[in-house]
Amino acid sequence: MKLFTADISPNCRRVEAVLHHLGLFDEVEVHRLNMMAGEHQRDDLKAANPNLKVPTLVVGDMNLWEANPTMIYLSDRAGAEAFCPTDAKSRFEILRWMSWEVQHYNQAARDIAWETMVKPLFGLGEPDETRIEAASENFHRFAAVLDAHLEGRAYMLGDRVTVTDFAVGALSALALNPQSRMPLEGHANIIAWYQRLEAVPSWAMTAPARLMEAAE
Ligand SMILES: N[C@@H](CCC(=O)N[C@@H](CS)C(=O)NCC(=O)O)C(=O)O
Repeated sequence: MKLFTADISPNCRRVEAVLHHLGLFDEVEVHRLNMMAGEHQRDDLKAANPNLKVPTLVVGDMNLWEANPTMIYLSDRAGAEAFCPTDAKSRFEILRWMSWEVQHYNQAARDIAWETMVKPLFGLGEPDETRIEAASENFHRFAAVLDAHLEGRAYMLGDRVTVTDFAVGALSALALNPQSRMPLEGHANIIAWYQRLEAVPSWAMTAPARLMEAAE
């Protein structure tokens, strides 16, 4: 397998974490690209993913792009039933929460993080407070749904970690960093779940250390 990936990318983190979780990471030829330096503008990545985006994973003659289906494919291929259950009800739950995180919850979180973390980190100008306020309002709307879902649950689908946690929790480290100004107040279940997730070994070993260092 060949993985095109990047540091400080929640999308890449989730795929790398799944590879660790399944014990597959040692089988991967890793190409860690510096996106800010334009290292993703390369022919071998373009051949595997015409979007020129990471994560992109080449498995035999398959080119896998889009992080969430990549995680499901890897889990199914490994027969990781506990981590990525295949019964119809669980599969619906996994896909529902993955769609939701892309479209709503993590989209709102990304809008905030762009202003508070990414712009300062890469010298892209001052955070726009109006945008932060609008995104925070949107974030609260969906965080309330997640917080209520997590009441009485250790992880997204119940008492053990699944691929759903790596998708919905993809921005956990960033959200827990005070500099992100993620409005987690009033969402105690999300904070506790993020902290539980950060303690899962395969998730912990992909923590974005460089982002944390840069933000200090
Ligand atoms: N929907 C894609 C998002 C991939 C994505 O946007 N990756 C970013 C890094 S986090 C990227 O490659 N950006 C480079 C670009 O857009 O040119 C996924 O889930 O994998």
